[in-house]
Amino acid sequence: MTLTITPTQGVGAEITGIDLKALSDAEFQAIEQAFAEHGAIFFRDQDTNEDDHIAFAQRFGDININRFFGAHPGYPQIAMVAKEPGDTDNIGGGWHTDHSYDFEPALGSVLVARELPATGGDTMFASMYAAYETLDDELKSAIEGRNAVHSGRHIFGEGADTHYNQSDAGEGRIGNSDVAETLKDPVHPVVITHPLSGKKALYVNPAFTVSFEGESRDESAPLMSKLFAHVFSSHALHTRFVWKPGSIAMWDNCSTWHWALNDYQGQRRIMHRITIEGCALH
Ligand SMILES: O=C(O)CCC(=O)C(=O)O
Ligand SMILES: [Fe+2]
Repeated sequence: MTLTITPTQGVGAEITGIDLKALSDAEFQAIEQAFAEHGAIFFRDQDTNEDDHIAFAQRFGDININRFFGAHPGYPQIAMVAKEPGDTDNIGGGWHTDHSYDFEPALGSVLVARELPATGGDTMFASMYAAYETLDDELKSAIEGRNAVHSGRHIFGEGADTHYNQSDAGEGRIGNSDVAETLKDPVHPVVITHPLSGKKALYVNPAFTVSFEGESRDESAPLMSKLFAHVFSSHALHTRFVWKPGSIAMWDNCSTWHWALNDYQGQRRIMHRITIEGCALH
């Protein structure tokens, strides 16, 4: 088997010719480099159990135990991203990036498909490197040197709402109002320099970014909406990942957004997610 990295249209790369259960150090380094460069990496036909999933994720760093999603009954490191046939909402059903409400946002997540609906349930990804690069000069100068405030309280706390119509809520499968109330609404730069690649990325998202620092939500809305609209409408920087049995996706929270499509009502979709700790962003 030869490790091959094939960029996908829009964002990400598909990596073939490897078995994630038995990676050499050289293969891991190639994967880590592809992750830093492409922002999302996709694998097919992987026969992994929970221990293999944990071992692969741990090669990237420490595991972040999710405070809001239900845990796998046997493996606290694995968060269940589940939608049962009777559920209407899903987890991550709008464009977002995970963990921007933390001071040190998680580096990324490794999501493994365990039970898929017969049709639907694809995940969209968008490149925030390309989003920044393709902003017009006026927007680039409007955000230069600015910071934004992020929060998870409206999503995970008491009376969670669906602000920006980009809810990450999921009918009781997520939420922990005690923990949510301790969230402190960190400030991050609107344009970050990526900790792994050194490239600039747009770092605001519709689910968790509430305002520019020093402005109210209303004052921020005109410019913030332009940034979001740029990403929504720039289809050239999106990719759509179609899950199959054995598929695994790993995404970078600093340089991508994602969106779990909720187009499979009445069917079950069970995914296992492991999230890797990150660092403060500058
Ligand atoms: O289920 C998916 O495809 C992704 C869900 C999501 O947003 C997440 O796990 O962070
Ligand atoms: Fe997510």
